[in-house]
Amino acid sequence: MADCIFCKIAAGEVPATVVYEDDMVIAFDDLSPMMPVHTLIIPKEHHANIGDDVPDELMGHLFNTVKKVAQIKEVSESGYRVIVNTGDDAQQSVHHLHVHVLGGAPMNSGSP
Ligand code: IU
Repeated sequence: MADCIFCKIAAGEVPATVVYEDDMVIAFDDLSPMMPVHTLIIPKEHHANIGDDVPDELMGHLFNTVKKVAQIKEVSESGYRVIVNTGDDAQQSVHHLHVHVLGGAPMNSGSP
């Protein structure tokens, strides 16, 4: 999609620190990390958010990539948090579906 920064990252037009990539998804380190490990996983196909009409195969693959990223970033044992901000109340700022994988240090309670 034109003017989507994450589409440009997926296409290799904008540089990113890529952690994992296959034909359907790409994972890269967040530009402004909130934790020692802060990686985003996105589908290469543009979908605005998790409420979009995302094919089951792609949605399943996206979330199965979380454990791969956790292994690569070496937080499988210590634990990690998975967040998908969706829409205005959640303050989604980039409107291309993305999964945050956060870890590398103890976190506060998961409640809002
Ligand atoms: P959010 O869930 O939409 O709020 O998160 C968007 C994230 O994308 C946020 O953590 C940004 O730091 C991150 N990000 C990025 O890694 N690279 C970019 O070019 C842009 C945003 I724009």
